Amino acid sequence: MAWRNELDGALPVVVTTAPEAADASGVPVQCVPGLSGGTPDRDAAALAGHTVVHLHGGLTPAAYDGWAENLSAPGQDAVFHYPMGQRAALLWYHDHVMGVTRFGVYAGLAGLWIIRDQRERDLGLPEGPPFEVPLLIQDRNFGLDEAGRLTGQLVHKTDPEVMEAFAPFTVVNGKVWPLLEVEPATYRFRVLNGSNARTYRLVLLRDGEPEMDRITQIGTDHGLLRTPARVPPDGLVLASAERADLLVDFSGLGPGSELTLLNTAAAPFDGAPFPAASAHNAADPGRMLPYPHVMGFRVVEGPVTRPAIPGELATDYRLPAPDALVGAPRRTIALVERELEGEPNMLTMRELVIAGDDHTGPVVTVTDRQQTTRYRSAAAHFEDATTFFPVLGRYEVWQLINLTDDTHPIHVHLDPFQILSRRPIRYQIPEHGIEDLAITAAVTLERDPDDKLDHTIDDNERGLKDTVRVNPNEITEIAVRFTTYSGRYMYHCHILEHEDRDMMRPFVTTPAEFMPFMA
Ligand SMILES: [Cu+2]
Repeated sequence: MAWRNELDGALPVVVTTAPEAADASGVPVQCVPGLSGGTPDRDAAALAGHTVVHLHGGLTPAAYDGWAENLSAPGQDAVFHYPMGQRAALLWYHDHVMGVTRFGVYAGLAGLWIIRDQRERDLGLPEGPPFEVPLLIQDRNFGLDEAGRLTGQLVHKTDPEVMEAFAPFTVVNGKVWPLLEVEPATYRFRVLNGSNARTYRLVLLRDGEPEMDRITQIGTDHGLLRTPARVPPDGLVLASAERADLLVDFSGLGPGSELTLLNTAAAPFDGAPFPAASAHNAADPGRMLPYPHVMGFRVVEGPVTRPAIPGELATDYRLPAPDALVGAPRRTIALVERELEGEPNMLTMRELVIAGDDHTGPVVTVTDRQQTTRYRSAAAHFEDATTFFPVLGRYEVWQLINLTDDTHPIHVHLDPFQILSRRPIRYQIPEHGIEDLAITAAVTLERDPDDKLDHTIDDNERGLKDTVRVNPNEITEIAVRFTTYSGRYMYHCHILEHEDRDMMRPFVTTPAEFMPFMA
């Protein structure tokens, strides 16, 4: 693939920080159009179109994975080899430039990439138009002219208190609130949440009532599930970068029938439930969901088709057996919110290692029943020394401890992983417990009495994933095994405003026989 950087001119996004977090009527400024009194950010306006492409979900040699610092300037080309030695799946490619990915992707540097294989083809699923339709869902904000009319100018607006930007308008394949005409047939929708920060919980409605039974999920980030799954009763949750392969049955609907796809997830998303039956009442401008509408469907005349859905979709993977994980290296990562003077809090990560008996500094204690493990922070920033050297072919268990109030979608480059568990925790962090590197926290593996989440793994998450939601008050464990390529890769939060501000770290996959020679 020859990537030719033909960007020219200024960044086609006005970037601004509004002076206040809410407007005169108390509505968060992030979610109203226009600049809300902010001035265009000059540093962003001066960006000159450097880019680097990451194929998200790709089993890609490190040299072509889109390391965030390996930039191409306008006029510089890059030839990347994508061997595609992987199963059929919906991938996406997007800009991944250090520090400014949020602007590049917001400006439009993102696209879909579908891998096919014979085994999937043998299932006879819809392939290509008209019955297979990709749906790239994103939120966008726009400028206003002097008369208060939308101009179409893209606006990335934050406020003085937080670094995420949640925009009010949902676009699907680049269009605000589109309407798709469908025949009374089964459609296959390849859905990606390509938003910077917003999580969607999608509910299909007809006449104000949810019709979730029309939806069957057959695939996730890295392709087909083992068996078809119902989406959760509250709706299909997709955080940034998560994908879903859906079969939606419009048969039995007469011409003129209309359905709507709504989002019931307020922002920032924290995993809190919202019943699908109340979806028609989901609008909540105060919680940055002014317009739940995502898109509409209108049924037109056509032959009724309703193919049977195979009961078994894939047999090429299974959850690793417990004995395959005995002795597997365990890596522990804390997700933390660090308070800063005079600027928004910083969401970041801490790689934790077992603290030796001689360690006297700050520790994170994790107490599971009678056993307490003491950890110290070994790395925090992207440029800190690498601490993760996974051995090719060997399973590892990564545990992600969320010590923040919001859900973070954590993406690991290279091979897919499987979710092993989500376990409720309660924790305490003392005042100033989160320092530049060190962290003090006491984590206990038991439910916090105020915790409203069920911390389950949904059926549609039991596939091969590359992005996992780590909810508040939770430790999420994943089993990952890197198989094919050695080299330097990244893992990070896929809230782009978090990734750009250091919620990203390297890891180096290493052949086993090299380990004795690693210093
Ligand atoms: Cu995050």
